[in-house]
Amino acid sequence: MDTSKKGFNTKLVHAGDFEDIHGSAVTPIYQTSTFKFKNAKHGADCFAGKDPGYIYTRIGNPTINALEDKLASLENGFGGIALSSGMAAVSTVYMALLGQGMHMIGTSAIYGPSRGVMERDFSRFGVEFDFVDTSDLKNIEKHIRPNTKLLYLETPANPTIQITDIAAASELAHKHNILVCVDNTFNSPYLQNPLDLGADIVVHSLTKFINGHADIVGGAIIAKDPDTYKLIRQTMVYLGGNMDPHQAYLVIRGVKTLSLRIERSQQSAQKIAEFLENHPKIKWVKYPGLKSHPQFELAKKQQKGPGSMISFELKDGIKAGETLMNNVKLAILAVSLGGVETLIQHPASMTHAGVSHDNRIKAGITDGLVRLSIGIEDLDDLLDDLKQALDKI
Ligand code: LCS
Repeated sequence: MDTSKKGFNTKLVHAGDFEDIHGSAVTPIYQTSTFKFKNAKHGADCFAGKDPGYIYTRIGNPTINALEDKLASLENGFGGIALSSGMAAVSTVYMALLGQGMHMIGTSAIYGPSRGVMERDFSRFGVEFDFVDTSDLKNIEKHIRPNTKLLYLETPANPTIQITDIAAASELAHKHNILVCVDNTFNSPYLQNPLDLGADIVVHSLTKFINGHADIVGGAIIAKDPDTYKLIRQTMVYLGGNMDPHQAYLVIRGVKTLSLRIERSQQSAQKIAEFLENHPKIKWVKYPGLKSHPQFELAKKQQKGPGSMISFELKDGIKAGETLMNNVKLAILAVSLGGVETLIQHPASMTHAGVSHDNRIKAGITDGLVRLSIGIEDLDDLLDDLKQALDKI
């Protein structure tokens, strides 16, 4: 069905669907590594791009392509590329767009490995970079060089929930012929569409809100225009970070309820953020739905809602944070985010342990910062759980 003119929820359920020969109501799993050619000429035509037939699953597969088409449709992009993990998506973008002597500017508060792979690996191939607080455009402008090729934004940033103005940053970058990639993992296409705001590429860890059920790891890249799409797709095919058909099937199933899950979890997140902000043992709370968030107005303009990620610090710092994390009973002490279950974790010793202490502090990732990903459990149960754990401090 052509869903291009349909609403977001119809796209969630139906975009990317195709008719299989048996009339399957949901996208079937094509669990095959390779595809039969009708004859030698057909095989040659498929390789030459004259025939759209499938060749080999690393290059393309109907189940994976159905997910890619759905994601491209949800982000209003030209094409989607599904990968084995969010990090495969991030590093494939870096690999496709950067090379020796080229420079990238990235958000300083960013998922640890998205920075780590640049510092540890791409630096060995002569790629230059600066990670700065992109919520202040002046910091981006100050670091632009003649060889800057990519502006890599994460907004809201993991784990500081700092927000960057995508439209303004894209306008600035484009004046200097710099491509803009936005990691939209924290918001998902339900809350934010970076391509509509001027970005060129979107990256997702599908592991999080898009799949939503904490049962797969996956990633995606969505490009706005055909040339960027083809360039990055070829890098994915050569590097081999492709998704698996079974993984794709689970994400197709999970994403159908994205709007319902996010509406529910952000309703609770708002109440939990307010509860924490008013609690005497809490030093500060960062949540885009609170007036105290430094980019509260920008979040209202740029996002369809504040989301369900909260970061905060206790007055007694990390010792108190540890007591809290050790005493929650409903929230799960685990990394990852964006699933139906509420998770709590400590970025400085977990997700961002690979970032140097100095760089963490510069990025606002204090040692006492605790991160919550709110799920879809009953709000009262979540509040009771946090209250009893806070009482132990
Ligand atoms: N981008 C963001 C914003 C992320 O939060 C993550 C993972 C990735 C990319 C990488 O995705 P993956 O390869 O794990 O699918 N974030 C995690 C986190 O905060 N806790 O555990 C993983």
